[in-house]
Amino acid sequence: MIPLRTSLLVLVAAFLAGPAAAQDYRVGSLEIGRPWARATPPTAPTGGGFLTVTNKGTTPDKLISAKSPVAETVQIHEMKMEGNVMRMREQGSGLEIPPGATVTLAPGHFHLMMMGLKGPLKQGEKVPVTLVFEKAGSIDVELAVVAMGATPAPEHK
Ligand SMILES: [Cu+2]
Repeated sequence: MIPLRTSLLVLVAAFLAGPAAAQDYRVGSLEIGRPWARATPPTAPTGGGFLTVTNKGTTPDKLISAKSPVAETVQIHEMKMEGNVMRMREQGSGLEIPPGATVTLAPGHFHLMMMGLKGPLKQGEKVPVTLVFEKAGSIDVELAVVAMGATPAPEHK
């Protein structure tokens, strides 16, 4: 019965730690911070997802894919100026997270693109997304949906 008791203790510990760390996640040596998304108009086919990934380890890792029950597919996109046109490009080989670095997915830069939304993203909702990293494996996070056009307040350290 020892293994069962141990796992119950772990569950209790995770529950107690829950509210304070509601927006931060850890998988392997990666920390996922402040996942969020913007509310979308009723018929919008796509929505953006944003977060930070900090690599506390000593080897590079890569965000290789993502998925969510709210969308048919989730792609990893980069926005770039080509001439004077802003274009989005899928990161085919994934998004590298160098050791010691924080990679920010934010409007106008890297982002998760939820394609084929099954319904609008509504302010105040939490959107579940599974992130898959090459080495650290996969982790489920929740994007906090903020108002259309809004950006969450910067984090105070
Ligand atoms: Cu995009």
